[in-house]
Formats: sequence, C-alpha cells, structure tokens
Amino acid sequence: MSLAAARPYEYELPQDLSKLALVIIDMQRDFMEPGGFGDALGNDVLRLQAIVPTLKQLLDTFRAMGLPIVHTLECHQADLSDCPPSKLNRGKGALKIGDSGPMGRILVAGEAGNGIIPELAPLPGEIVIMKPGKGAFYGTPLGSILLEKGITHLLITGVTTEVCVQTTMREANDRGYECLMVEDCTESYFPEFKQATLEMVRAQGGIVGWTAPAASIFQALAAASKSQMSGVTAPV
Ligand code: C5J
Repeated sequence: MSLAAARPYEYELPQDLSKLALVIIDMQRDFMEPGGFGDALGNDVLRLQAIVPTLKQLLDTFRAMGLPIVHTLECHQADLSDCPPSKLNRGKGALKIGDSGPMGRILVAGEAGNGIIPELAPLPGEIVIMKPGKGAFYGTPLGSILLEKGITHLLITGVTTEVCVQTTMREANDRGYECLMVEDCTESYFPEFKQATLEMVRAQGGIVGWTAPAASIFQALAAASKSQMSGVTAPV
C-alpha cells in the first residue's frame, strides 16, 4: 500500500497503479494566453503559467510509468449548437464564444486558441475529452472510458481551479472516484478562489476528496513503483 501525504489525511494510491489516472483540465491557449476566452472576460491570464513546469513534470512521470492520462478541452462545435444561450450570453466580455479573436474563434473546437498549450500537448494514445460544459463528465464519454479502463482514482489538475477543475472533481466524487486535487498543478485567475476551493474540497474529512502538492505524489509513486517492481521480480 502506498500513501501520499495529503490533506485532510493520507491518500491511498491503488495497489494496481493502472487504476490511477492523471486528469489535466483545459490547459488551453483560450485560458492561458492573451487574446483567448479568459482574456476576453478581463482576466490576468498570464498568472496561470506558474503551474506549467510542475504539471509537465507530473505528466512526464505518468508517461514514463505508462499510467493513464486524460486531457480535456472546453470547446464548442463551429455552429455552437452545443452551447446553450445561458452560456453564450453570459459575461458581457469583449468577445463572446464563437466570435473571431486573434487566435481564431473563441472556444470553438479546432481553432488555434482552443488547442492545448504546446508544453502539455497530448501524445497519441492519451485520452482527449472535448467538453461543452465546465465539468468533464457532462455531455462527454469520460465516465464510460474510465469504467472500461477500470480507473478508480483520479489526480485532478489544470485550470481554472474553482470553475472546470472543481466542477469536474465534484462530478467525479459523486460518481465514486477517489479524487485528489494537486495543489501546485492547478491555478485560478483569483488566488483567493484557488485557496477557498482547496479548503472546500478537503473540509469535513475530505467531503469532495484530498489535496496535496505534487511532491507528495512523486514520493508516493516512487514508493509504489518500487514495491510493484519488487512484487514482480520476487521469486515465488
Ligand atoms: C472557465 C475553465 N473558467 N476551464 N473554464 O470558464 O475553468
């Protein structure tokens, strides 16, 4: 059994590490770069960049260990038929969803601005979920994919902490997944909202799940893979 130091208490990694997936939410140019959706809503998008190096390390670790990786993108079809008026008309930003901006049409699938930032771009074989809402389960095949792969534990990362990351974690928690939000691999335009989200998640004995820094995960994964290796090589 491998435990990660976490809050409100230790997070137990599954015995079979292939049941543990890294979920990377919406690390898209639309949220991370000037000229995208986040910027159009008046946010300081560049503050999200701080998590990229640590998240890349976590992604590289999962890749090196051959563990499941899920990337999500918040996006809409070109005709916006999957974007309800309540979402389309919300916010009164400089540009609306579907409008043309410097990186193409805002939050529309396939446009340059809608892509994942190059540092974290998915590799072939990794799961990519295109989602019309804030949560990664709503209107997507994510639930059936996780079920089919036998995944039970999720490390949740990405942007923005209190919107798509938190919504996804709540959706996953209600579906029975053991979820941990990686503290230094998620970011918000509002530091106080990030802090509040981390506290809400782990309050009341972990009512939505756990939080931990990436360093705890690296340690626990190293210990778990060491014991898995010794399990494999030990003569019976
Ligand atoms: C937002 C997201 N903030 N990915 N989307 O609208 O959190």
